[in-house]
Formats: sequence, C-alpha cells, structure tokens
Amino acid sequence: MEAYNDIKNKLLAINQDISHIIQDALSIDGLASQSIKAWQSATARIERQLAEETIRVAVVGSIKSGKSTLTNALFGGDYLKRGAGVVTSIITRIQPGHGLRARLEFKTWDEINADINQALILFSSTSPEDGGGDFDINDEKDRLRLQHDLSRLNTDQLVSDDTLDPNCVLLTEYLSGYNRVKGIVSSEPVTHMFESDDFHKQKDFVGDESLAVYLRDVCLTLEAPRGFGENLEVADCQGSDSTNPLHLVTIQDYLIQTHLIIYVVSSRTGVRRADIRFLNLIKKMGLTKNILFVINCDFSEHETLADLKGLVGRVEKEVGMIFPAPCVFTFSALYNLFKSIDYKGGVEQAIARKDRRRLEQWREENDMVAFSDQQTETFLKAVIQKVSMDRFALLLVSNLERISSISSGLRDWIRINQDLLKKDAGEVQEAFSKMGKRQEASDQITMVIKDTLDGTTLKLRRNLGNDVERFFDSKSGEIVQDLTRFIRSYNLSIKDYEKDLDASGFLPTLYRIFQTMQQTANLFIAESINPKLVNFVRQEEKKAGDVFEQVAGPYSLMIKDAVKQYQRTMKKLGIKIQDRPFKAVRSPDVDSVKSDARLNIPRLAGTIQYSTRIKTEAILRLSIYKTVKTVKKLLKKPVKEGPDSAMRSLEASVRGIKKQMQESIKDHFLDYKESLKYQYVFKLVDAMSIELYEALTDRMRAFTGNLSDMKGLIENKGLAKDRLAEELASMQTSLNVALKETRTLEKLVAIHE
Ligand SMILES: Nc1nc2c(ncn2[C@@H]2O[C@H](COP(=O)(O)OP(=O)(O)OP(=O)(O)O)[C@@H](O)[C@H]2O)c(=O)[nH]1
Ligand SMILES: [Mg+2]
Repeated sequence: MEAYNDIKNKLLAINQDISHIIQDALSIDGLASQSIKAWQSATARIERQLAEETIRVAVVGSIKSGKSTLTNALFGGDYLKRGAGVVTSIITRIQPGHGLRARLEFKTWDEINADINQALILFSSTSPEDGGGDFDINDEKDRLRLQHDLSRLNTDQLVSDDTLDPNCVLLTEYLSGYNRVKGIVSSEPVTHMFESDDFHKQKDFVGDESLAVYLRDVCLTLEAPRGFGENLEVADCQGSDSTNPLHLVTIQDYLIQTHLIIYVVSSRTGVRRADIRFLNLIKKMGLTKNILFVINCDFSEHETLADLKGLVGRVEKEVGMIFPAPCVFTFSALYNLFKSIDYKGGVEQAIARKDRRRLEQWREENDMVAFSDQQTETFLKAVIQKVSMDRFALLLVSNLERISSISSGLRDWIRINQDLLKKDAGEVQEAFSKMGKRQEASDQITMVIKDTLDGTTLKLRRNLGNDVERFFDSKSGEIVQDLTRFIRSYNLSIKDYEKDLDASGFLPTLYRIFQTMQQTANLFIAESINPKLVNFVRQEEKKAGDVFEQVAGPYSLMIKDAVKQYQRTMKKLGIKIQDRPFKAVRSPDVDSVKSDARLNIPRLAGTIQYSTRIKTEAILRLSIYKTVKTVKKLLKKPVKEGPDSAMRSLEASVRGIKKQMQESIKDHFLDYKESLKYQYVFKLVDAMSIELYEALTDRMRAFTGNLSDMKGLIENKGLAKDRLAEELASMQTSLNVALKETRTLEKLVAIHE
C-alpha cells in the first residue's frame, strides 16, 4: 500500500503538471484544438478515477469471533461497538478520512412497514377478525395489538430449532425502539451525523438492537491506519451463524464487491460448523483468491504457546480442507487494541481499569505476546500487499499508460507546431494539404471502428440478453427449476405440528409452518441459488471482456497502420517527431469499467417478498373449515372435532402455501432478471464499448493530433510568431520534466508489477 500510495501520488502530480500545460495551450488564442480538449478531459478522468477508486476489505467470520475488535485494532481505537447484537445485519463501513465522523442512514417508514408486514404474514395479529389490513407502525392501535399478540406467544412459539424465531425478535425490537426513533425516521431517507465529541454516541444506536433495526447503513470516517491509503474501505460485517438468511445475503452482497476478505476465527472455539458452512459459501461464490484467515487468540485461554500452536495447526488443517494452503495469522486482536489505545493515551480513549489489568496480565505472557506481535506484523504486511497488488495492475498501470500516451501526443503536437512555425507560407500550405489527406484517412478509420464496434456491441447485448433470459427462464432455467424442485420436495411432517394445533390453534400453527418453510427456502436461496447467480454473472462479464479483447487487436492494427503512414508523411515534410513504440490497445478491464461507471450487480435476494395471497388463502381455508364445522353442527351431524379435520385443513393450507411460494419466487426472479439485464449487463456492455472506443481514439489522437486546428493557429495573424515560439518552448520544457518523471514511474511500476 505504501508503494501503491506513493506511485498513485506521483501519478497524480504528473497528471496535474500535464493538465497545467494543457491549460497553457488552451489559453493561447487559436490553440483550443479538439485533441487538446480531449486530452484535458482525459486528465480530469484520470484524476477522478484515481481519487474515487475504492479498495474494499471485508472482515467476516462467525458470531463473536472478534471481527469488531480486529477492525478497531486496525484503526487503533475503540470506534466500533464490540460485542454488539445479532438481530440486525448491519455492515459497518469505515472510510479513511480526517476527523471522527459517523453517518447513520435510517430506513423510511415505508421500508419499516414493509419489513414488518412481511414478518406478519400469517401472524396471529392479522387474524380474519381484524380484517387483516396492513400494519402501520405509526398507528398506535396497530402497535398495541401487536404488542398484545407478541406477549401472548408461549415459549414454544417463540423458539424454533433452538433459536428465537427471527421474525418475532424483529417485531419485538421494532416495537421497543419506536418511541426513540419516531422523531428521527421520516417518509424520506434520513441521515444522521455524529461528529467529533459526539462520535461515540453512534455506538448507542448500532449496539442497541431496537434502534439498529431502523438503520439502513452505517459509515464511519476514521484516520487511516499507517500504510493504508485513503481509497480503502473496511467493512465490519456482523457475525452470523449462517442460519439467518437475511444476514448471509447482506454479507454476500458486500462480498461480491470486495477485493480482500479477512476471515476471523476465535481461538476460544476454533473452526465451528457455522464457519465451515460460511467458508463453503465463500468458495462457491468464487471468492477464493483473496482471503486471509486470522485466529483471534485469547491469551487467557491457552496454557502455553505450544498449546496455542496446536490449535493453529488444527485450524489450518480444517480450513485447508476448503481452501488449500490458506494464509493463517494468529494474534490477539484485543491485546493489540488495548496496546494501541494505551500507547495513544488521551482522555476519551483512556483504557478502562479492568482492561488495563488484563493488559498487564497478558504482557506477562512473554512467549505468546512475542508470537502475537510477530504474526500481527506479517498480517499487516500481507493485507497491505494484497490490497495494493490487486489494484496495481488495473488502476495504476492503465492510468500511467494513459498519461504517457497523452504526454507523448502533446510532445508531438508541440513539435509539429514548432516546425510549422519555421516554414514559409508556401511550405505550410503544402504540409497542410499532404497531412490533411492523412488526417482524412485517420478519420475514416476512426469511423469504421465506430461503426463495426457499434455492431459488435449490439450483437453482444443480444447474446448476453439471451443468456440472461435462458438462465432465468421460468420453465427451463436453472434457477427457477432448482427452487421449484426444492419447494416441491420440501418435506414437512404435518404430524409434528399436532401439538401446536392443540395448544395454539389453526392460524398460529400455520404461521409457524410458514415461518419454517420461508426460512428454509431463503437459506436455500442464499446458499445455493445466489452463488450460482454470481458465477453466472461473472461468466457473462468474462464473455463481454473476451469479445472486446478479440476486436481490440485488429482495431489496434488498423490504427498502427494509419500512424505509420502519418509518420512517413511527416518525415517527408521534414517535420521531426520522435519515434516511439506503438502499444496495442487492450480490452478495458471489467472491474475498472464497473467502478468507473458505478455499476454493481443488482442486490441479491434477501427474502422473497411473499405475496399476501398466502394470507388470504389460508384465511379462506380457515373459514371453510369453520363453516363446515358450523354447518355440521346445524345439521346436527356428528362433528368430528379435533385433530383430524383440522390437520387435513392444515395440510391443504400447506399445499396452498407451497404453490403461492413458487409463484412469488417466479415473480421475484422475473423482476431480478429484468434489472440484471437492463441495469447491469447492458450497461456494462455499453460502458465497456465506450471505454474501448475512447482508448482507441485516444491512441490515434496521441499519434496523429488534430491538424485542422493547427491551421487556425498558423493563420492567426494577430499572434506574433516569436511570441508563439516562446510559449511553445516553455510548454516543451515543462513537458520534458513530466515525461522524465513518467519514465521513472514506469520503471517503478514495472518493479512492483
Ligand atoms: N478475552 C478476550 N476477549 C476478546 C478477544 N477478542 C475479542 N474479545 C471480546 O469478545 C467479545 C466479542 O468481540 P467482538 O469483536 O464484538 O466480536 P464480533 O465478531 O465483532 O461479534 P459480532 O459482530 O457480534 O459477531 C467482545 O466483548 C470482545 O471484547 C480476545 O482476544 N480475548
Ligand atoms: Mg461485531
């Protein structure tokens, strides 16, 4: 990262110098040529790209493994709430900058109500007697009724599979936080800032589940750790034990945009089942390239260093079964955190007395401390290496190439002007007519390139669009087929719910069944469908890259030919321009185009929005069941009370739910397909095509300049020739410095590449 930042800053400085020279050129009357203007916007683009490019690092791992502690240790202070809760799936992003700042973004009332209404499908509160209307958290009657219903739930209803029913927990948290957020939340998204002295108040929000459920995004601005650049974003992802699909998907969404994953395992637990499951998921998503493992060790848990090393060996072996030869580092994040707070001092950062005692105690563990310190150091080096190397080739190399191309073009341009100034009117006339022909030929080539590239782009759009259609096809597509098969074969033993039916009645039992089915389906989507989807998108991105790569070669050759002809003409006219190698233009890098055009894969499916038809149908079935009972009573027929008929109704309802779920899933992926196609794939193809075209015309311009504008300059009678010669000479001097620096930088990049 040190090298990365160093080179980046040098690159920015050269870019700025060149931009000044261009500005000088533009300030001379008659010099505002098209190529000069194009170079000006290219320098602006380089600056923007270098400034905005963000390298994303995600800190993940199972619950309470020490992710927040590690992130805090990295930034050298207790900034993130340690030991925060588990209901919310908040990802806290940290962006380096100056001064402490926390930006909290709240959900809107509509989003909150939508969340709640999803959780309420088939919940007893929406019983037919209530009319089953939509819940509105701002309506006191609704809140009181939900409160009442939640308090009536017995333990059996609250706990399923040994965990608290996530929907009930969500509803409870929403209710309990309401009074404190009602003054903040609005119908529009609201952002709240906590700055400097107030910064730590953000922890009260993020750390309190009943407030955190109202948050949509949390972003902190902290001083960058030493050696880290400002273009880095570190995300502390809340731990999840993989059973909550919503958490999984939120993290998945972030992970597909990250360049480095830091996976934290606690030495207290070692690798757990949840870890294996999560790691498999990471692998299935194709994110195996850049992952570092940290065993966050608790010094108090291990008798000796040998004991700790034994655990390290075990973890390496277990992780190695999923990721061959993993990079594992072992250190105590909490010790590192205490140490850096202690080192920094300061009142608000003062280390608590109890913690200090722990720190003193740990310091006595000489062997372990030395091991932890050494591992921390190698870990930091590895992080810096990974994040900088990853983007090196992409960002720096491509922009350096652009700068080099602009400055060489500019140098030729100055040269030609200088030579033309020395000629008499007749010679200039001749030069223009000869070079004008060459210019026409170059323009023609550019036009041919534009036309054929447009054709290729259209065809590619069509092809990729068909791929997307096929992949999501509701009959033959892999995704919908997988899901339909999953739901069809989902075996639910209704008999297991007989007790529930007796204890809580028809609707609450159906609610529980629906919850279980929904959770299972969502988990299936997160673990099996989303990885397939991500891999599919990658494959399409690669296809696009390959197609553009294939055409970039021949186009480059065409330009090279034109350039050769152009240079020959120049030579004949006695205009000396330096020979320089012609570098072929390559297809633009997908990641850079994505970042430049701010394109992201549409958000993965967290939860399928199940239609309220599920509710209506169940209610209908319940009323039929009740009516049959009443009619039988009226007809004085024996009413077969109890489980049998109720169980049959329940079975029928479950069949109905399955059908509705399939419908909702189909609808969901139909929507997803559309947004993937129009908001991502097509936009990506277009952006790549534009970028390739710009790179090609840039290259052409760099060699052939734009002659027609020079004509204006030479013919500009108002401008004294010697004054112009002076200006050009001064521009050349500044450019020579920039060119020399560019060469040095090229050598430096070559070393690091
Ligand atoms: N003794 C000891 N405690 C630690 C260590 N690392 C973290 N802890 C404590 O373990 C608790 C959980 O740590 P966090 O950093 O919040 O864990 P997390 O992975 O962010 O947890 P979630 O985000 O809730 O999944 C906190 O109270 C930490 O202070 C360690 O090395 N030793
Ligand atoms: Mg945490």
